[in-house]
Amino acid sequence: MDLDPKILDEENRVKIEAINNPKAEKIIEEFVKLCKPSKVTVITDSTEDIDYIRNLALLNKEEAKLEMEGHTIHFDGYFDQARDKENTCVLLPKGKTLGKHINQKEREEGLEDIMGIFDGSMKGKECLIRFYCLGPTNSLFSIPALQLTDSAYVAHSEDLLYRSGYEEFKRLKGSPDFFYFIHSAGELTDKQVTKNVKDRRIYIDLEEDRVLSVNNQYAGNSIGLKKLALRLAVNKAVERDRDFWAEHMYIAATIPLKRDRKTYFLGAFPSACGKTSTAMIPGNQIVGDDIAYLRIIDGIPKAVNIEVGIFGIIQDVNAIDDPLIYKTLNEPMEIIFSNVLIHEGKPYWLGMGIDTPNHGVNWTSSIYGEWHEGKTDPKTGKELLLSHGNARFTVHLRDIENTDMEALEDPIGLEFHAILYGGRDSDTSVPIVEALSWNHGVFIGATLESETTFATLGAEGVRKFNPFANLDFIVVPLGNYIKHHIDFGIQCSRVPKVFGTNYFLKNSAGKYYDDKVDKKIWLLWAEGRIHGDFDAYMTPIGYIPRYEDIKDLFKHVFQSDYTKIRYENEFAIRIEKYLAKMDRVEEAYTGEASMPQEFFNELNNQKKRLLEAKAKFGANVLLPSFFEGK
Ligand code: SPV
Ligand code: MN
Repeated sequence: MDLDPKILDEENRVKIEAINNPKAEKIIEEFVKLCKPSKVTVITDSTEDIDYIRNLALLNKEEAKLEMEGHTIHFDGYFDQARDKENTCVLLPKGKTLGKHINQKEREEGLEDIMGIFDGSMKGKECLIRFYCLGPTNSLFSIPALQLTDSAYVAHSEDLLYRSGYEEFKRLKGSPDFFYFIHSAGELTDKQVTKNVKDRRIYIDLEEDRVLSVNNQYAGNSIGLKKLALRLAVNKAVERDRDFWAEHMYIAATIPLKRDRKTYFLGAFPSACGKTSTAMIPGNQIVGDDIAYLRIIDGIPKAVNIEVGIFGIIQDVNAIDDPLIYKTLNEPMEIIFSNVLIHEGKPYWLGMGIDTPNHGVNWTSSIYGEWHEGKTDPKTGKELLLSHGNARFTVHLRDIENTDMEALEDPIGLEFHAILYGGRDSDTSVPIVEALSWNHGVFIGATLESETTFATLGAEGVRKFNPFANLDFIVVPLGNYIKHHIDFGIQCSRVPKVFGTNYFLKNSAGKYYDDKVDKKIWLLWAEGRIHGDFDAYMTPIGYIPRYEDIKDLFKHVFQSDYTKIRYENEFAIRIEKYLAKMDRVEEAYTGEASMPQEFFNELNNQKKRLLEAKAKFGANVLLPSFFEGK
């Protein structure tokens, strides 16, 4: 490789050459020359190398030690607290388009722009060369990934979240078939946060299976293997591999009371809609909380978690609502806290269920100095909160008590029986509904909406179309993506059941019907449906539970009374609201290319069923009791 030995020394050069991969060498050479770091360090799978990263993040002050052993704090810049949708673009050849929902840019122009920003972006910094594996090593599911970054925090996070893959790259035997990610946090301020956020870019280059990301640190923008790789994997699945699916889904086993079985569920929820807490329901076992790769093997639906850790939202994690995570966060183990409040070496966040200090250093401190209660943003007058709504923790799954380690490490994937699609909907969708068929399930996924939260930049509380909770990561025409899902059902000899969930239904006074822990009941009902334990009412929107079954579940699980009136309110089918949703969805899909006819059949049938029920019962709101005995 034609690189200055003062930048890439002999030891590091040998590590690269041992991989014996011409494409990897070419990439490293090209981007080291462009980004101009003062030093290149290659990291293998060895403990010594991984330790080096952990220490480097402390040395360069991207992280700082907290009081408890293994705990560190990292801050992202004040304007870099969530995924940046606006500056995330798919690069496309001239004249090509992916539809109206996907941010896109002409490839040549985009490359020129970002390569210009990359030029010298690592000056004075160390470029870390990382080899990872998305999914278990030596597995049909997995994809090797090369990451170049000048952020030790990014590399450290990736060590908690992904499997190291230096040996996996050797097994490639020189093949060019891997994803790659170039990241530079760019110039940093004296507080070690990205200075030039206005030049933040995240460009997805499908042609090269690579993502280029610059002037950011927030994990959702910077960590190549997370949402950047998900986008490349969606493209690979939909456009190249007939028997592969890449989804924004958790994986966990639901374990019913007093029964000797566990049933694996996958679930797609937009950010901050209860995905991690569903995966972490006490009594169940978690395999993953964010991204799953799916394949059908001998007709059986199988999945792997491509990650080995959790990058979870910390707000409202407390001993009552999320006991297992809360316990983990209070134990000595390797955890990176981000964008919380630090006071006397301890982390604090909103909704943690204990008294919190009235001052300290937090996510606002990089521009406004020490935080104290009541402090406001001088520019907007808005109160600066103790922790950001999207403040997070990063932890390895092996450190969580209820992880199903065997399933996590299984290279042939685990067999799953159900898929959940869950949005954040205050006034329409019932807490749980079972799809009438596979294609109806695909329709439920394709019509997912969610009220926005703090997890992406922009206004909160706006209802957004988010098919399959994957819209931010779909980089192919929506019609192709939906067709690929319909195809899943055709290829399976046993199709999974599909359920729609909504934990966020509110009463007329604006109060949630459900407590956070109640989602366990909906999951147990779904699990029972899979095994034929419960009957259900067939309604225009799908199968809904019977009162007696939910009442019994509440009694047995929480020793609490689930009232008939609550049931009738939660499972009332508000026809006008559902019809309005159908109209919004139709509008969202208008003009989308290559939409499969099956989707429109489901849409028209659902509308027809709603209108027929309205006429039949002479009511705008269908009570579950209307369907008794049906
Ligand atoms: C999400 O927002 O869906 C996350 C966190 O899982 S991020 O890495 O920002 O995508
Ligand atoms: Mn996610």
